[in-house]
Amino acid sequence: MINSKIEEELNKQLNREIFSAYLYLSMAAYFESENLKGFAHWMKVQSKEETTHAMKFFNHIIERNGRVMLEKIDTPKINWKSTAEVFKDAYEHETKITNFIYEILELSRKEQDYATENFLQWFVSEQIEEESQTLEILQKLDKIKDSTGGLLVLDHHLEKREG
Ligand code: OFO
Repeated sequence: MINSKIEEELNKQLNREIFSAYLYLSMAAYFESENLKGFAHWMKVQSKEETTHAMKFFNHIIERNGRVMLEKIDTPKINWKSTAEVFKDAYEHETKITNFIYEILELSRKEQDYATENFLQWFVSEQIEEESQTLEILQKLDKIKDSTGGLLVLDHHLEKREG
């Protein structure tokens, strides 16, 4: 059984993961409007992945005999000035998510909730990938700068991401 403090924090993180899915879907919609199909595909895959993260929190709360309490989802940003700005936002978003995971991990240690501590270890590893993949694309975009050719090559490459 989880205590109420942990239950509350896990529910907040569930909401953040759903917001992440929503944010990446909004980024996919932006790329569709720019006719960058590969970037849009990459973001759709990412959005689905975030839904699986949310469900991990959902299932963990239930398995620990807690109560899932869904909350309102914030409206995501819908427009960006450039492709690089989208990935800058994505990278910064992931670093914030990492910090939230660390905070909940810290709380679970303090509350001696070892099951939640163990559960969160998966997210500690996952966040390394989440940060590095967005940063890698951001760094490529920095190199590409204003080259349309370079952008289209990267767009083609991102279309191959598997879901
Ligand atoms: Fe769920 O990792 Fe991204 O936000």
